[in-house]
This record gives sequence, C-alpha cells and structure tokens, in this order.
Amino acid sequence: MTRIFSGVQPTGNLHLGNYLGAIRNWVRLQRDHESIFCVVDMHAVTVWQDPVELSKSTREVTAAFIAAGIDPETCVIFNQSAVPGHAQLAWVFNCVARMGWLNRMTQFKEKAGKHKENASVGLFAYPALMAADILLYKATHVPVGEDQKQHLELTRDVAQKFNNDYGREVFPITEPLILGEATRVMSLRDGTKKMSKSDTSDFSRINLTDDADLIAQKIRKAKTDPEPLPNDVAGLEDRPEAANLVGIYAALADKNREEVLAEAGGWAFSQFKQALTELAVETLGPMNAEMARLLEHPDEIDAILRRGAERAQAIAGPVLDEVYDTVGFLRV
Ligand code: AQP
Repeated sequence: MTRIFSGVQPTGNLHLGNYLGAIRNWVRLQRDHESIFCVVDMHAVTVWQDPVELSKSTREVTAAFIAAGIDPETCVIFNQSAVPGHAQLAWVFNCVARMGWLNRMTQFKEKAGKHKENASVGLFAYPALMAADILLYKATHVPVGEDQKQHLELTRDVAQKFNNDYGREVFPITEPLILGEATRVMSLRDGTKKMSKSDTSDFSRINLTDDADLIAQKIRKAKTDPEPLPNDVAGLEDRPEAANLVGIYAALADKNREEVLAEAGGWAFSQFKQALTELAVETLGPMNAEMARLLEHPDEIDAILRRGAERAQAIAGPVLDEVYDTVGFLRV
C-alpha cells in the first residue's frame, strides 16, 4: 500500500514554485494513492507570524489546494495543529535525531542567516517535526520540491534510528517524490535564488492570487540576459534566468525543456515572455477565480479542515499508541 503525505506552510501567498514543485503533483498523485495533505501551521510559527494573518493564510492555503484540484472527499486535508500527535511524535523524534544531523541542515542556515543565536529552537528542530508529520501516518511517499530533499533524508534517518534503537520495524523508510520540470523554481529577479513566499520583493514570484495584469507585469520585468533563447538545453548552462523561465514554461506546458527549445530556440525574450504570460494566465486564471469563490465561504473551508482533522486523527491515533508502547510510555 502506498500512502502520500505532504504539506505547505501558511506563511503568505502561495506562489508558482509551490504549485509546480508540489501541489500540481499532488493533484496527479491523488488518483492512485491514499493522500493526506496538511497546512503546516506549526512549522509556520518557527518564525514570527501575525496571529490574524496566520489564520487567514491557513484558510487561503486550504482554498488553494482545493482550487488546484485536490478533492477533499477522497484526500484528507487538515491543519497540523488540529492533530496533537504531530507535536507528541515530534518530541520523541527530538530525542532520536542528533544535534549533528540538524546542524547540517542547509535550510536552517539559510533562514537563520547571520543571527543563529536569535533563531527559535523550533526553527532548528523543524526537520524533526517534519519527520513526525510524515511518520505519524506511516507515509510511504512524500511529493516535494527539491529544496526539501535534505529534510526527507533526515526523516529516513530518524525512522531508521528509531526502528534500530527499539528493535522494531515501526516506521517505513519514506521515499521522496521530486517530479516534473520545475522542481526548483527560481526568483524572477535573481535566477540563483529560490522563488520564496518570504522574499521581500513581490516581483520575485508569481502568486496564485495574482491577476492576469500582474502576472504579465511580473513576467515582463523578469530578469533575463541579452542573448536570444538557445536551441538546446546545453545552451542554458550559466544562464540561470533563461533556464528558470524555460523550466517554468516547460512545466506549465507539460513538455520537457528540449521540446520547448526545439520550438522557441532563437526567440528573443520579449516573444518568449509573451508566450509564457499566456500560458501562466491560462493555468492560474481559473484557479485564482475558484480560490476567490471558496474564500467567500470560510465556514465551508473550516468544515473541510474539521472533517480532515478527524480523518487524520483516526489514522494517527493508533500509530502514536504503537510509538508510546514501543518507547515504554505508560498508558493507563
Ligand atoms: N521555488 C520552489 N520551487 C519548487 N518547489 C518549491 N516549494 C517551495 N518553493 C519552491 C515546495 O513547495 C512545498 C511547500 O513549501 P513550504 O511552504 O512548506 O516551504 P518552503 O519550501 O520554505 O517554501 P517557501 O515559499 O520558500 O516559503 P517560506 O518563504 O515561508 O520559507 C514544498 O514541497 C516545497 O518543496
């Protein structure tokens, strides 16, 4: 049996990277796999979040899942803090994971930056909570963008060490699923930086809530180089901005980059950007409208999250009981 788990942080507007790197793959995988999708609000508070914005963003991310095509009837959709087992298992994993493992995590280094001493303990321990999110459901596969690969490796290490330490095969060794042509979408302002919700420049990303005019403006202003597009993928080397736009185009068109360049090789960026805008608007336009419609009915979103949390709890409960028995926590 395969079971998929994945999550998104409600830390602001979702962007094209979250969509192409993660959510769109979930939509495709839900047909053939038992699927659990989580709005990971406990991860969000590892850096400061305004409480009102956090609740709003939790509903927005839920609406984005559904607008993108995730079916709340067949999939479990819920917010992490509604199922206490995430925090309970994370504590056990804090005691399994080693400081040395967490010290190697590049995302912590990037997010904590020069002010490591001021970062929250939660930000440092984030990967142990992520391991708990996944293993609380004994998920076998986790579809994510490339930036999460290292955290997934840590999840595997935690599962392995727990199983070894206690001499019982409690947890599966989860496989990452990093799929598609846009596993790492880069900033539109700097092709060497990941497109990110927390980038201070809104022009660095295309948000799922952007309207057609704004999408067009952002693509028009996207950084490029003076050369026309190359005729093959080898010609994208050392041209990070060109590689990024071609990757985005390929993912949106459901083609590979070779196919895109076979058609668009030799085009000036102005022509390519026009075609990319049309494609982006065609994909994001209907999603944007559906999200807006859903957000007019917050009660319906809350009902979906409530029902999702009940279903998640029904799977998580027995797993947590098994962990408690394995560890020797007395349940009387
Ligand atoms: N640029 C990206 N390209 C491809 N995939 C991406 N993902 C994120 N950015 C890109 C994938 O989206 C999923 C959810 O990510 P997240 O919200 O949990 O956290 P993140 O990876 O830290 O995303 P952001 O946008 O950079 O958020 P902030 O700025 O708040 O840290 C994951 O599967 C991720 O791989």
